[in-house]
Amino acid sequence: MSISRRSFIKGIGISCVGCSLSSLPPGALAFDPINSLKGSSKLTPSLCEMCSYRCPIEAQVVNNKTVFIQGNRNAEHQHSRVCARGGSGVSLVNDPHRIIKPMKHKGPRGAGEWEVISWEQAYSEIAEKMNQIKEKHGAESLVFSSKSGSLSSHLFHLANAFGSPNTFTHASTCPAGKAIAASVMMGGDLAMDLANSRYILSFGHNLYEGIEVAETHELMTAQERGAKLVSFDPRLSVVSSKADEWFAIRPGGDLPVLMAMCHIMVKDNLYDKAFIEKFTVGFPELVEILQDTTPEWAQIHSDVPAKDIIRITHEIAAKAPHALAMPGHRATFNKEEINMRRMIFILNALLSNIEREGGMYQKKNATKYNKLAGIDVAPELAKLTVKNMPEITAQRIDATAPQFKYINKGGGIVQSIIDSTLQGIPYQTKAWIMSRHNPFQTISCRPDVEKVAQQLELIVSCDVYLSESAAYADYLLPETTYLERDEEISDVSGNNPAYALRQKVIEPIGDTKPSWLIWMELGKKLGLDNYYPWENMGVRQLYQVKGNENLYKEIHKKGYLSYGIPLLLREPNSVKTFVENYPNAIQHVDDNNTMEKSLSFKTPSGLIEIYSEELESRLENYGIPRFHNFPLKEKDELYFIQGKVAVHTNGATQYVPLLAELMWKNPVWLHPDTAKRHGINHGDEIFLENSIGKEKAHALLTEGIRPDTVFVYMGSGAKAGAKTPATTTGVHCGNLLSHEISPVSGTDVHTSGVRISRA
Ligand SMILES: Nc1nc2c(c(=O)[nH]1)N[C@H]1C(S)=C(S)[C@@H](COP(=O)(O)OP(=O)(O)OC[C@H]3O[C@@H](n4cnc5c(=O)[nH]c(N)nc54)[C@H](O)[C@@H]3O)O[C@H]1N2
Ligand SMILES: Nc1nc2c(c(=O)[nH]1)N[C@H]1C(S)=C(S)[C@@H](COP(=O)(O)OP(=O)(O)OC[C@H]3O[C@@H](n4cnc5c(=O)[nH]c(N)nc54)[C@H](O)[C@@H]3O)O[C@H]1N2
Ligand code: SF4
Ligand SMILES: [Mo]
Repeated sequence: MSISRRSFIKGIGISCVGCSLSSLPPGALAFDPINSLKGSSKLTPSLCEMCSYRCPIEAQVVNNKTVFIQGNRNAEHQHSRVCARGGSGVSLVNDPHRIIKPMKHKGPRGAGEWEVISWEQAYSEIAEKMNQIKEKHGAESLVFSSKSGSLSSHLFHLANAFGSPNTFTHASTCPAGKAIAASVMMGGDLAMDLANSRYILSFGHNLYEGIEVAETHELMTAQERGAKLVSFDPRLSVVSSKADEWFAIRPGGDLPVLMAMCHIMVKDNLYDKAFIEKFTVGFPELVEILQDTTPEWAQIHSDVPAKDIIRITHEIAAKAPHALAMPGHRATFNKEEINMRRMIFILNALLSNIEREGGMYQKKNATKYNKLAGIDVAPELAKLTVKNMPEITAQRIDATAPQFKYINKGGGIVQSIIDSTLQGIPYQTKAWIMSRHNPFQTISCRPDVEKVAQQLELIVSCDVYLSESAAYADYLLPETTYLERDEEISDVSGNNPAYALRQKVIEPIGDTKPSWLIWMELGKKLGLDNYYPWENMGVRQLYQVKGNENLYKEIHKKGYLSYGIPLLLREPNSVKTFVENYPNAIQHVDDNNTMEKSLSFKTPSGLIEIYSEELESRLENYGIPRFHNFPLKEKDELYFIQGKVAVHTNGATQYVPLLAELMWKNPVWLHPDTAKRHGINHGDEIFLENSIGKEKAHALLTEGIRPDTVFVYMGSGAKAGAKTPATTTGVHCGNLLSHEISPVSGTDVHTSGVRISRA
C-alpha cells in the first residue's frame, strides 16, 4: 500500500490535539470514556516511562484500558505519588497519534511519504541493507543510539553482536558532566539524602520542574522540616521561587561562585580536616588553586555579591555535615562542566557530608549490603551476559582524544556522529539505528543533524510517535508503550537494596512490539541467532532470579521489592540500628562507632581524588579543577538558556493529548528593560537569531530573569514529524545552539548567544 502523508495521517488518526474533540474523524478515538468504566478493574504494578526516571507505578485497568495511574504504594519513597506526566500515560496509550504499524519511507528523507509494511519486510530489508554497509565499510560504520535503561541494553547487544563498537545513549546531552566528574573524583556517582538535609544549595537544579517524583518529594520534605534552600539560577525557576534565597547568577558564573565558597571554607577553617586527611588526595593542590578565587573575584564573573557568598558559606558550614550542594542532573550548561561539577563534589567533601544524614551516599546493592550485614539480607540477581560475543577491534568514533576515555565506555559522545558523518573523523558513519531517541530535538545544532540525515545510507527509528527524528527515518519500527510490555527486573538500590519491575498492564494496541523483541528478531534476521539464548522476557526474568519461583512471583505481584534498612556508613545512629538488626555487622564497626573503613572509592588511589593524576596525564591543566572562562556569546548578544517544564518531558510528550492541552507553546522569557530597549511588548512575536539559525516565538515579559538572558522551556518548534500545535509552535532550541563538545565530559553545550528583534 502506498499512501501520502495526508492519507497516512487520516489513516492512523493524526489530528490537531489543540482542536476540539469534535474535529476528530469518527471512531478515531481509541478510548471510549463511558464504556471504559464498565467491567472489572484491577491494579497492576509496573514502571512509568513518561520520563527516564522510571517511577514505580500501579495502573488501574478496566476492560484492557488503562484508566488511572498512581504511584506504587509498595515503594515507600514513591507511595501513591506520580507527576502530571506520569498520570497522563493513560492518554498516551489510547492516543490516535501513536504509530502502530511498521512503515517504510518513500522519496527524499523527511518529506513525509510513508508506506505501511509487514514486520517481515521491515526486518528483511533492514538486515539486507545493514549487511551491505557492513561488507563495504565495516560494521563500525553503523552507529546505534538509545536512551539509557533496559531498552538501550537490547539495542547495544545487537550492535555488539553485529560487530559495531559505536553505541550511544543521551548521556552526553544530559548527565555526563556530573557522572564523569563523580567518576574521575570518586570512581562512581553519589546519591543525595535530601529529605534529611538542613541546608541545600542548588546550582541550576530545578527539582520542582525537572521532576523526579521521589527526589522532588524529598526536597519538599526537607523544606517542610525547616531546611534552608538557596538557588542560583539566571531565571526565577520554581525551585528559585520556593527557595529562601534566589541569586540570578550569570550563565557560566557557577564555577567561580563554587571556587569562592571553597576558598572561604579553607581560608576560614570551616572544613572537616580529619575527613580530608583520611579520605582525599590533592588537598594541597586545591589550596593552591583556590589562592586567588576570592568572593570579590567570583562576583565579577557571576554577579553574585561577595558578601552573600561569604555569608552563605558560613551558614552551610554551620549545618555540616547535614548539608549539601546538589550536583545537578542536566550537566550541560557550558564548557566548564567537568570542573564545575567536580567543584560541587569538592564542596561536599569539605562539608564532610559523604555517608552522613542529609548529605551524599554511595548506593548499596545486594552484594555490598549483604557483605556489610554479614548475612544474605537481599537476593542477588544473575547478570544477563552472553558469552563469546565477537571481539570488536575498531575504535569508537568518539575515542578521538585520551581525555574522552571516561565517557566513551558509558554513553559515549553522541554528537560525534556529526563529525564522523560529515567529516570522516575518525572515520565515516554510514548508518544510524536509533531507539527511543529524538536527536533532531535533543542534540545541539539541528542544521548539522539534518545534514547528517541527508548523507547517511540508512536510518532506522524505533519510537511510539512520529517524532521529529523518526520523520527522517527510512524505516519506522513502532514500539509498544511502556504499559504494554514486559522488561527485565532492574536494580534500583539506594541506601538499601531494591528491585523494580516493568510489566505489561494491558495488551498492545495495533501491530506494535517491545523493542527487546524487535532487536532480537532483527538480530536473528541478520544471522546472529547464537547471541540470543533467551526466547522471551519471562525466561530472562527467571534467569535473573536464578530460578527462584517465589521471588519471580513476588516481584510480579508487588512490582517493587526493598530489603533491609537504610545504611549510612559514617552516621553513628544509622550504624547502631544496622548492627542491632544484623549483629554480624559489628566486625565492620570502627572505634568511632561508624563503618568508615568500609568506605572506598574506585579511583586509582582508592580515595576521593580532588587532584587526579590520571586526568592530568590525559589533558594538561585538568588534574585540578580551574576556571577557563570560555566565552558563551558575542558582546551584543543575550545569553540563551533552557530548562524543563513540569508538564512535558524534553521533546517527547508534546504529542501526548492530556499534556499538549496543558501547554502547547514555549514563549521566550524576557526582562522588561531588555524588551523596552528593543521595542517589544508582552505577547509580541519576536525573532531569536544567531549564526546557527532563526526562530520565531512570543515574548513573555517577566522580571524573573536577568536582563542579559533569554530563557525557553525546551522541546518545542519541531520542523518535521507529526504536526500538533504543541510540537510545531515556538522555539526549537537545537536550531540556536552550535555543535560544541566540552572538555573531558564530552557534553553538549546548551548555552549560546542570540540577538532578538520584533517579528
Ligand atoms: N537544547 C537542549 N537540548 C537538550 C536539553 C535541554 O535542556 N536543552 N535536555 C537534554 C536532556 S536532559 C535529555 S535527557 C535529552 C533527552 O533526549 P532524548 O532521549 O532524545 O529525548 P526524549 O524527548 O526524552 O525522548 C526520545 C524519544 O523517545 C520516544 N519514546 C517515548 N517512550 C518510548 C518508548 O516506550 N519506546 C520508544 N521506542 N520510544 C519512546 C519519544 O517519542 C521521543 O521521540 O535531551 C537533551 N537535550
Ligand atoms: N517535568 C519534567 N521533569 C523532568 C524532565 C522533563 O523534561 N520534564 N526531564 C528529566 C530529565 S531527562 C532531567 S536531565 C532532569 C533535569 O533536571 P534539571 O537539571 O534540574 O533541570 P533543567 O530544567 O534542565 O535545568 C535546571 C535549571 O538550570 C537553569 N540554568 C540554565 N543555565 C544555567 C547556568 O549556567 N547556571 C545555573 N545555575 N543555572 C542555569 C535553568 O534556568 C533551569 O531552571 O529532569 C527530569 N525531570
Ligand atoms: S517523574 Fe513523573 S514522568 Fe518521570 S517516571 Fe516519575 S511519574 Fe513518570
Ligand atoms: Mo536528562
